[in-house]
Amino acid sequence: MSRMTLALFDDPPREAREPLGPGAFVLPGFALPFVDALLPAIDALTARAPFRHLVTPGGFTMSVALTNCGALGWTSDRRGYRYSATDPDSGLPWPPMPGTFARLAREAAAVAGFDGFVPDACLVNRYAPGARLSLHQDKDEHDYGAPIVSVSLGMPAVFLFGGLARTDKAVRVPLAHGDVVVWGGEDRLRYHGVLPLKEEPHPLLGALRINLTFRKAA
Ligand SMILES: O=C(O)CCC(=O)C(=O)O
Repeated sequence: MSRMTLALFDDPPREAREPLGPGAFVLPGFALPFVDALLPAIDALTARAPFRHLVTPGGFTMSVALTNCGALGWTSDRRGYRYSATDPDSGLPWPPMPGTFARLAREAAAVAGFDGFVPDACLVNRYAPGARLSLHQDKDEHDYGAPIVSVSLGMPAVFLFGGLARTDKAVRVPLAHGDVVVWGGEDRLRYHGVLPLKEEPHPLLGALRINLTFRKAA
């Protein structure tokens, strides 16, 4: 059997979606057809805007390393969280968002019921074993009408999807290479995070997980 035939059998149907809420869905394997284009694009953009470990306003250094592409990039320092049109490390604009990134985000959002999603920011998160993201809301964006589209690549992770209050119980959602999570509408401000990553190397990315998070920030 050829690689192509195998790939067709292995990939879940592109319209498959598993609900996490009225406006929140996991799209298993949705990004797999994009991976060959995504990985070199991630290498190119991180050569221009390298990964860095940001400091939170509270003075903690994040275990996840982060960079951005698109018109706006999310950053943090002792003064607070914000979106910026330039990379504070270089003073240059963030690398432009590759066309494949925007197309993946738009198509995934549409499967989750959010037509016409045009992200202007893409956070690129890099997790090594042990890295984690504590429960938080994505609320630095200008309006909450657009969804968040989150793409998982490389090592598996356990995504925590909570409620509208930090203390609400969070469900544990296992995410694999190629899975996409979309949340918007009444689920847009739900708390979410990622449990510390186990070391389970991936054939393409080794002992790393890369997450792309698409937002409409302005
Ligand atoms: O890595 C993930 O799956 C989630 C990333 C995330 O929550 C964020 O960037 O706000």
